[in-house]
Amino acid sequence: MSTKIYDIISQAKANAQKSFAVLIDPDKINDASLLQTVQVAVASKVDYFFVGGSLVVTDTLDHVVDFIKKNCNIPVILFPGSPDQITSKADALLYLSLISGRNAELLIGQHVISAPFVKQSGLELMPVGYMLIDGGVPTTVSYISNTNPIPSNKSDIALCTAMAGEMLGLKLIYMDAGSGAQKAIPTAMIQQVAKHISIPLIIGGGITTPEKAKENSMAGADIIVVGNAVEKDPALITAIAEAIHSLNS
Ligand code: 1GP
Repeated sequence: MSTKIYDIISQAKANAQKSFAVLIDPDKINDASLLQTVQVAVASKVDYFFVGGSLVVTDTLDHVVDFIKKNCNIPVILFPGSPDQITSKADALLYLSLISGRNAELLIGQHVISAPFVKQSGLELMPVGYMLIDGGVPTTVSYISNTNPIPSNKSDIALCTAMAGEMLGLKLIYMDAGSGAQKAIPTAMIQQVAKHISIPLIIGGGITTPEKAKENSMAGADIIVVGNAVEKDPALITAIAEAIHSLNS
């Protein structure tokens, strides 16, 4: 029987092991750079690939997931911006509910519409409380989702939102400053949320250096997600992976 990805994530949390996910936006990559990214990721012991984007306009999702699967054993987890960004070729799906917003469509509406299709995909589903945090600039995801991010100095709102998500039965909390955020999520906010929830915490958006990745892991992030920065410079994957994994015994 194959091991569930969620079991791996929660086991890692139980053992205080920090993980690194490289985010691939299918719109922004070609085969040559994807192959390079995959090779560096394997050599650097990257834990997961997340695949998706808030605005996937090309029809390459299937191909990108297939390509990664054929070239490595790193689990591929879908991080969809909309219900049509789903392929059964992946290993698991972040089943996102945008709990920081008050857009009913993204809290439950689109889930209802896509439920039979999602179920049919056979993907391992990981219900996620997805929280947008203000990253200093309006991001694609806040524009597309038509929701306000949580102000970055309002740790108490972030904390109550994450607690409510956990009590509703969600299995992961993902706090995201949005792709290309000017400011990553403040350490103090990560610390406060991490201290009060027991489900794994994913942190992403605007992380561009190994130092920041390590700082956020030490603050309580269980998985650090980096997209933009490693898209520009795949060699950065090695340094970020080392920084995060240096915290693991
Ligand atoms: C965005 O958390 C991810 O949803 C990653 O953000 O592209 O800024 O690394 P970056």
